[in-house]
Amino acid sequence: MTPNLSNNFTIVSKAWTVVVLLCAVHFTITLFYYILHPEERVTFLPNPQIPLSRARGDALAVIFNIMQATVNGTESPEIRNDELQTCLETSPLLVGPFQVQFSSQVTLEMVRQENPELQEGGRWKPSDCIGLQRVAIIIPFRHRDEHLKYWLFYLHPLLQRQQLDYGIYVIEQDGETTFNRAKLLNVGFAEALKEYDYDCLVFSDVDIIPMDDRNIYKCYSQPRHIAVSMDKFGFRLPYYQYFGGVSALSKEQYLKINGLPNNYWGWGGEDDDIFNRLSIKGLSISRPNGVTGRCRMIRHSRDAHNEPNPKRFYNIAHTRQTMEIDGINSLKYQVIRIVKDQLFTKIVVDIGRQ
Ligand code: UD2
Ligand code: MN
Repeated sequence: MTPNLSNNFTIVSKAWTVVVLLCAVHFTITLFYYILHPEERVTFLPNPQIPLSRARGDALAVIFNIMQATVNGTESPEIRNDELQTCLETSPLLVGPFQVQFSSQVTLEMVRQENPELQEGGRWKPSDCIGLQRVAIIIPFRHRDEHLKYWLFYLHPLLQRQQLDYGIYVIEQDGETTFNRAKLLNVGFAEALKEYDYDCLVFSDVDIIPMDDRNIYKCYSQPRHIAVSMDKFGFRLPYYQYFGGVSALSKEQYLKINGLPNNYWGWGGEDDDIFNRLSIKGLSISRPNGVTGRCRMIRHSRDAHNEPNPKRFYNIAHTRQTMEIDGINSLKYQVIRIVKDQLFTKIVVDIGRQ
């Protein structure tokens, strides 16, 4: 038994030595190839946005990343704009559902510090791939600073995880005349497009926060309703035609319906008018499912100067007659001032009165 064992051991030990030598040769060849052919390296990366270590989560990937940084002479190599590839269709940075709560002591200064890479005016785009879409987020606003800070706190990181090339536009109604949400949204469209060639407009209430980042704030082949499953409605759609809260229209979809109505003063009805415009023009509505589409609305009472609009039922019944003459083609307003904050562009606007 003993001599046999010893023989076996010698054979195994020799085999091991050969295997180890082969591995060393293979590694050396790979290393040389890696250093000599930088153009091939990109094929190791599933997506330029995330380091390989994060994408693969293994030690070899970490080594490759460090080698890449060393060869390029910097730890996070600058990628020239003309070398960028479009970001992946599904961002690898998404986390899915997350906690949303409004009790913590959030301040604007805190949000600014947590988003140091934002460009002035609340602009951001991925640095190492081309954002999927250029999205302007338009928020109708007056006296809701308390809600805006939570919105910014949750939405900036979310939009960045979604790898969008985006800008935030807070459209504030000047004075104390009756509030007009849809007209403010029209102003947002006109003003945002003066700044940048956005291809998608997301219209969002200031008090609605999505609870799942797979609910992408971008445009689809059909108009998108985003706030489909809200806590205030028991996480279900209140009625099929409901298009309120948060929605997204491409520039083309928006122009096809002549934008949004300007003649809804006070609370209610304007979202149903938008739905009517879409269906009159033969567009349908795209929606996330009820789980991905979960949102929270910050609880609030009705604001002053935004009483229910008594004319809303009449108006909704006449969208077909009014939509061609009332919309972006008849929009009139005066910009009072534009404030560029790190977190948003605020446009204070006089939209007249009823
Ligand atoms: C519902 C819809 C909303 C809109 C509205 C009727 C939901 C979640 N939202 O919101 O999309 O159709 O009914 O007009 O169902 N705002 C101000 N200051 C004001 C008044 C309004 O900033 O003084 C803005 C703010 O962005 C707010 C939005 O307008 O979120 C809608 O007003 P609301 O929140 O008072 O109305 P609500 O929650 O019933
Ligand atoms: Mn609200």
